[in-house]
Amino acid sequence: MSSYYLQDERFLPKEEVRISPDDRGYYFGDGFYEVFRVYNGKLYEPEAHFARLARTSEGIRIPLPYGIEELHAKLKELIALNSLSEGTVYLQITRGSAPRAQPFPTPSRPFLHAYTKPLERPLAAMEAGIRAATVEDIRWLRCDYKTLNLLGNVLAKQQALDAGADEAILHRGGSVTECSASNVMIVKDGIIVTHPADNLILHGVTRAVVLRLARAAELPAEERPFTVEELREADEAFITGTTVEITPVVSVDGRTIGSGSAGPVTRRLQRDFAASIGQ
Ligand code: DCS
Repeated sequence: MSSYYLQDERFLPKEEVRISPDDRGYYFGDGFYEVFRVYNGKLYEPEAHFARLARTSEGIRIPLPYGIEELHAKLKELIALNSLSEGTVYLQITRGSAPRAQPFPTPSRPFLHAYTKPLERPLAAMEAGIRAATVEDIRWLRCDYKTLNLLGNVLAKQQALDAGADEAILHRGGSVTECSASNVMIVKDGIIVTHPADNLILHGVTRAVVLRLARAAELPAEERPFTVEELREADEAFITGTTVEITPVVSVDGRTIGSGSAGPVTRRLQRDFAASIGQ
């Protein structure tokens, strides 16, 4: 059975989706997106995702084609149409289509497209942990906008894979920012440390949830830049993201982190996260 896509305001089977060759997303990466998690048929933390979507929309001057409430209702309808229980919703909006030229087209009509994907929780990686490789962060300076321009992320991810690792931990001149598709936190002497939510990282929804869980559990947390050296010397390290949840990092550049398996702070946060989604 074909799954349905949302294209502008209409639901279509995938085979009927048509994208213009003049779409500015295609030419310039001129668009933005969100990846929502669906647990038990429901969008997880929808307000935080919609707030980020609205913030990026304003920052890159592509208006949302319709209001957040209507959009939320449409995504719920899409989830129902596709009978999605556990998975993700991918939503993308571009500046629309026009013959290739840099100035914003006038009039411009943003183009929206969304689909769902079944996905189980990454329980095996959450248990065993992943290997990371450090990669220089060569992206632009507005990483807080969730835009389609992901070439820097794609190259970093592939560099990590080529080095035999699972994920890239990015750094600017030795100062750790985030990962190719997740945020990263370390634990040293019981203190959780993660990069501040400024222009150099995506303000991860899961990152915010984890900081909230840490506060509730009275685990101290600091939002400050930390170095690759601190990462290597950490007692624990883990990544956070919509699809990875809270996944331990057990080695960096081939060197073991802490005990080489998920540490107590990571485990506690994983348990509290699972409880918060009713698992
Ligand atoms: N940093 C980057 C660069 C990301 O792409 C993501 C998520 C995150 C951090 C974590 O943010 P969330 O906690 O809000 O997911 N990226 C999405 C993506 O592109 N695929 O999966 C999640």
